[in-house]
Amino acid sequence: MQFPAEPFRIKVVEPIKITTQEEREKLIKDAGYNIFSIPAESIYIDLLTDSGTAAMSDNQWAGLMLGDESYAGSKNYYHFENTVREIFGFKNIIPTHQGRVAENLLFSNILKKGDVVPSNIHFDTTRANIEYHGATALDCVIDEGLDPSNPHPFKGNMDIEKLEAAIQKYGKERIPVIMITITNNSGGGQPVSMANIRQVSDVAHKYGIPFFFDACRFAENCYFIKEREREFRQKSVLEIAQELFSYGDGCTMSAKKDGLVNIGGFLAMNDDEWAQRITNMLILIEGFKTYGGLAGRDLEAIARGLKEVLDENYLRFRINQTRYLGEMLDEQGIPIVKPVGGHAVYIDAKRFVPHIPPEQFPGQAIVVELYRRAGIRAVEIGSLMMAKKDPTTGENIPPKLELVRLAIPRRVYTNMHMQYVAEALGEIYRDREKLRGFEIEYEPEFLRHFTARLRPVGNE
Ligand code: P61
Repeated sequence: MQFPAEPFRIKVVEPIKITTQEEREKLIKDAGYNIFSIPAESIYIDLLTDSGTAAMSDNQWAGLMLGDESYAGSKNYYHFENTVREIFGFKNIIPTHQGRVAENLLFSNILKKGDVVPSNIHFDTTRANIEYHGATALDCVIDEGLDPSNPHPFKGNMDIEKLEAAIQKYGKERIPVIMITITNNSGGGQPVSMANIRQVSDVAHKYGIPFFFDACRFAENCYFIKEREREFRQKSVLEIAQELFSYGDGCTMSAKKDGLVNIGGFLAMNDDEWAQRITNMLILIEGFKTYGGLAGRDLEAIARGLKEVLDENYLRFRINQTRYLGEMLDEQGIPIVKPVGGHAVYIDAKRFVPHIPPEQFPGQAIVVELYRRAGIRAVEIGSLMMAKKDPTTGENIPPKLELVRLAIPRRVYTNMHMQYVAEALGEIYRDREKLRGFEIEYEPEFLRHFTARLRPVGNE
């Protein structure tokens, strides 16, 4: 592996509070063993999410000072629009304050009850926005994408046979849009190949169905295409992105990921009639069409961020830093999802603590220990977050995978921080037999992982 040396130097520092293990033990106990309830100030390394947590560059901070806060026609909007159009190529560009609003605006305008939206795997906000309209979010990822140890280079690919079968089953009239998430977050940040995008586009257009991208991590996906698809080795990431988006009809985007900003997003599409309707609704819920819930300065930061994210020195560092952490865990025998994806390393909790059954939340046991011992915040993606209730018995059905996600904020942590994380996990892994499961003390009716309170098994 290439050592991923940082392609930046540090101009401003944000001190991090160092807590003792004793303090952390009290904090996690008081938080009901729920990592979402720990004040961020008491966390040493925060790997909860890569969304909205990037460090902006000096160029982006300078851009903030050029914010034009005019209600209509801000100059930053035109910079933002031109930049998005140059990279994504779509005709109509609608700013929103984050990704889920782009999803909400799209689906509120095109879905009706009983419709079906196929994708590789829908992210949870996308799924929720589709289901809210009485429609079905259908996952059609290739089988390899669901196997944590399969080394397929493009585990985010859509299974074309599953897609064709869905169109035959439901009929094209019930499918107003086909989507694809790049990279596939719910499947481990795995990329989609250009070859697969061409195939999905062909199928969609054969039936006259629009094809949209969930483009949050598009630059990371394009970098993987450059690395892994021979045809693209000599192309720039910008050229790859331009070709990729040319096969689609629009996209939703959370700029909190590959926009390298802390807030922002957009919806883009070629269809004028859809864009007109959606813009009218945007004005109702977000704001005028040249700011969409953002300040002018935010639009400027996105415009600059979208250019910076295509810098190949940055992307080489970004993808290799994530891989570097994965490799350091792998070398210690810690079971992870392979190959390592773009924005996060996922630990396979089932293999890490096989003595803790799914109903005692094996992933959460690792998350709690990581905070207790080392002040690191990760997130459980397993029975606590993803279990589904059986509609007849009311019992929780655990998901297939029990994972812990270590999501890496962009340009925030150094490789030494990554070594610290790997060392802490190595220690916990060597002592893994001592880890104990948890049980629920309180849970809300839905999205329980955010606010549930837990207690260690056996501690009545
Ligand atoms: C994340 F636990 N992701 O990965 P918004 N599409 C995709 C995303 O990854 C995504 C959105 C759309 C988050 C933040 C997050 O329950 C949760 O700008 C592929 O956050 O609205 C967000 O973009 C939505 C984590 C969101 C969650 C909701 O950490």
